[in-house]
Amino acid sequence: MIQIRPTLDDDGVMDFVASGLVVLEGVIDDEFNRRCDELERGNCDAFIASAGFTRQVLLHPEVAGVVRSLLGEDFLVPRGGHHHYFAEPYLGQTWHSDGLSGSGYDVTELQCYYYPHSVEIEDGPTMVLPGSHCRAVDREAIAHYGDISGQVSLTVPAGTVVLTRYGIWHKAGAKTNDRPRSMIKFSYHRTAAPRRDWLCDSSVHPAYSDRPRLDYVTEVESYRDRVRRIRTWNWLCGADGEVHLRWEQSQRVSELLNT
Ligand SMILES: O=C(O)CCC(=O)C(=O)O
Ligand SMILES: [Fe+2]
Repeated sequence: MIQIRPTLDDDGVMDFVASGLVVLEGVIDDEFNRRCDELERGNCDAFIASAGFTRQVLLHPEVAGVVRSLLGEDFLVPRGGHHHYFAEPYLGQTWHSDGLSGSGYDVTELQCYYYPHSVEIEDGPTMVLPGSHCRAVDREAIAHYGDISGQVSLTVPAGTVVLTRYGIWHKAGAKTNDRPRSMIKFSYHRTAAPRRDWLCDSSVHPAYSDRPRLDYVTEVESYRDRVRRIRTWNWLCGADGEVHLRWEQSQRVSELLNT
């Protein structure tokens, strides 16, 4: 059976736990990037489910390797998604999150942004706030924030894929030119119970090793961030006893309906 090989090690997974994103610059072939040139804005389910997109993007070894590391075996591959396309100068969006990061510390969904063309600052890059993915927020409440120290503009080469934890704060940045800018968005989901089955050279479960405090985070919130990260790390390793037990006892709905 063909297997997807995980590409992240403990350090890579811990980095993701803290930042909420992995950026794979320029991994998709230019020949395929150009196939996105004529794509219409809005829903693009058929394009995403096509054999070419599936093979060249969704199952690309580097992309799928990160997904395999963070969502375990036999993850769900997206069969649909959305083309975020801007061609006119535009003020940009306000800060928002599209979804929630599960119940706060689990990792069950990765929302991905694929850029078939290079994105410069004038093109209105997506902006993300690393570390914001742990915080359950009201979209309207964060919409009025302006620049936040530590925000990142995803100015990237063509063929870049960014994998994010679903709750991460982001927005389309201000666009000052009229060069079309594309971002194709889709999500992978977990089916497997969490366990430490990414790239590991020992079976000993290492303690979470904290990452530096983010620019916009105060002392007290940084303590809370650390607790959330430790819980997420333990959860991913399958070492969060309570959650692990719940998964073990659960049954597929199809099994229940057919017995
Ligand atoms: O196009 C972008 O850069 C972001 C779009 C977005 O986040 C949205 O519409 O939900
Ligand atoms: Fe969004």
